[in-house]
Amino acid sequence: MRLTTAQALVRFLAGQYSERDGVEQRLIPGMWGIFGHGNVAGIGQALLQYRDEMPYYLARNEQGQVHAAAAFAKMRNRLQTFACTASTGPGSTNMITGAALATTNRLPVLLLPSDMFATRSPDPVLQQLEDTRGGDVTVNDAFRPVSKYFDRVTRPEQLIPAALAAVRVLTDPVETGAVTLCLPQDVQAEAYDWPEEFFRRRVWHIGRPVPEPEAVERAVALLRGAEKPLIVAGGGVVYSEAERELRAFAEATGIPVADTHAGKGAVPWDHPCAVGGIGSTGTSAANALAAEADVVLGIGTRYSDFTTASHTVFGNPDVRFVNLNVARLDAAKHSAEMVEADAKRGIAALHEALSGWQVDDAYRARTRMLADDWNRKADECFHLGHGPLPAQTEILGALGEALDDRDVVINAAGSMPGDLQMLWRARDPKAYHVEYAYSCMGYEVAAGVGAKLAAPDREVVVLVGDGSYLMMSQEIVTMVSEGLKVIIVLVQNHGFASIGSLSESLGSQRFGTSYRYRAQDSGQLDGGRLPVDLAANAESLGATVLRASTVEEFTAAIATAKANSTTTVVHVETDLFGPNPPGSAWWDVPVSEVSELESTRKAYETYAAAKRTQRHYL
Ligand SMILES: Cc1ncc(C[n+]2csc(CCOP(=O)(O)OP(=O)(O)O)c2C)c(N)n1
Ligand SMILES: [Mg+2]
Repeated sequence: MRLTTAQALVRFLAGQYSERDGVEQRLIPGMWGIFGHGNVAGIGQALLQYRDEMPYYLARNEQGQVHAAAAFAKMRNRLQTFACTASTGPGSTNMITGAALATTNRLPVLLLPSDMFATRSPDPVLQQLEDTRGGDVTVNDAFRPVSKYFDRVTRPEQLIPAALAAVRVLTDPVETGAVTLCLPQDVQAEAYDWPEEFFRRRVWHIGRPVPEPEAVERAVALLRGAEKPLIVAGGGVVYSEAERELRAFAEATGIPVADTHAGKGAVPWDHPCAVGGIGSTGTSAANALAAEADVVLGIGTRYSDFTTASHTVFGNPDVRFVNLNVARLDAAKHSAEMVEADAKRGIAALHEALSGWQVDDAYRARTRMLADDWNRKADECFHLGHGPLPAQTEILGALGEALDDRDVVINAAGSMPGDLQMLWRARDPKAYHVEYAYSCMGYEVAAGVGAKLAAPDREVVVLVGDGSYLMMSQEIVTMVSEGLKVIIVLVQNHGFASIGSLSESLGSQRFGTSYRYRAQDSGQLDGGRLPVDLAANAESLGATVLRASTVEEFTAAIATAKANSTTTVVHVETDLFGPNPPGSAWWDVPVSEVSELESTRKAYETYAAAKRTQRHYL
């Protein structure tokens, strides 16, 4: 069959399906893109020709389209994703941050950056990097370290192995992440005689690897000897749809369950074994149990520094780890007894092997006591009566009360992830969508697009700070044009509440963390407040905008937003200075060892003391 390389790729992708638990779905149900000279006549022509088989979505920024694809994949538990086409040069390199986000979060996205001419006949083409060290270097080589598979299709027939390898990696729960196929602009348009079988319907089975019986035995031997075990539930539990198994296992054994951002919601916040978020922004309950735990059972977690409080949260000198993970990379962390398996199958195997065993009543009672105590603290954060501007925790409290169990909240960076990790009361594994592996400012709004496309039957609520909004809010236009009803809660505090408070705690006096005029007298950015109106900005992009200045107004605005059928932004101003919810763990951010500033010297003393509690789990 004679087709161009671009036509062949689009047709091939339209024929790829994923399957798990007997359910088949299109692996790539559409392609995002922004056209330029690098793809308009190649992939662009193919998308026009096959517009019924491969729907096209127009983004406003190439980074945004990758975030939308990643959010879609996250909502669909990695069983589906989008492809993303971009023009040569800046269009393509705009996708690099999105690629890093996807790979760090272990989320599949297929990226198709356009590349310079394979023939090199018109070199240097517009937007081509001319590297004196090598003729084959292009800006797209920057995708290599952030891609789990990278290829450059410099001849049409190379597409066959490259496309198959791409899909192999996208559908592998261990390897998955950003997959990048660079497509030189001339090769995209070049014709070739393709074998018909390349385009046949192909189903990729997404496996559920079972644990080795010996590995289960070793893990269970350790767990049986535990007096104070603790489960850390990560994203692997959610992606594997193992929430029922985890709840049953926790109920039967009485092992308390702490969660990471990616694992939140797998066990409902008010489940008798739930103790909430763990680590640097964890609850006092989870962190108290972590401090004593003798065996930690990590399920589907990558143990980021926020989860381990930079290797300080697990305080028992004899603590041992059992890690159930599909990826050996994660299973091996902290010298664990490894159970390499799918979370759903692995939990079931551990449950069976541990049948009849449970923690003692005193430990169950202590878990409840700590969780109840934390829940009272959280209630206080929700009802501070703070003024004149509301505290962010009050806004989160009001939002939580207004939303239903299946409604999705999205967030990624700033002070909100920490507040949410401690305070958010999720009951559904897909209701809490916080990207906290790359914590990328700018993910939020774009992710709202992808999440709503993945779950049109759910209310999707994007929480975004003013800093993140200023970085990337352009996909509001995409929401409007696609008719996607998303609620965006825009939290305006005129700067970085997060990094401001971090800066203060590290002795850096909030330097450079608020949005102010440069003052005439000081010459610094500490002048008056800027005349910025982000609500008007959102309105100008086509959203319906509601302004709230009190908690009561905010609650009313959310009710209106829920009743609306179009993209609605709720703008609320909050206090830049918190107060923050009560922290109970550390985060390792190095402080200058020598300084002229008293604030830095004092912070260094505190830092040095905390640093002494950090350890390797060997
Ligand atoms: C792309 C990107 N740049 C920088 C950072 C570092 N950073 C983390 S939070 C933050 C400030 C976020 O400000 P805002 O969105 O207003 O949230 P707030 O802290 O006020 O809650 C910065 C600069 C980041 N996470 N991502
Ligand atoms: Mg802010």
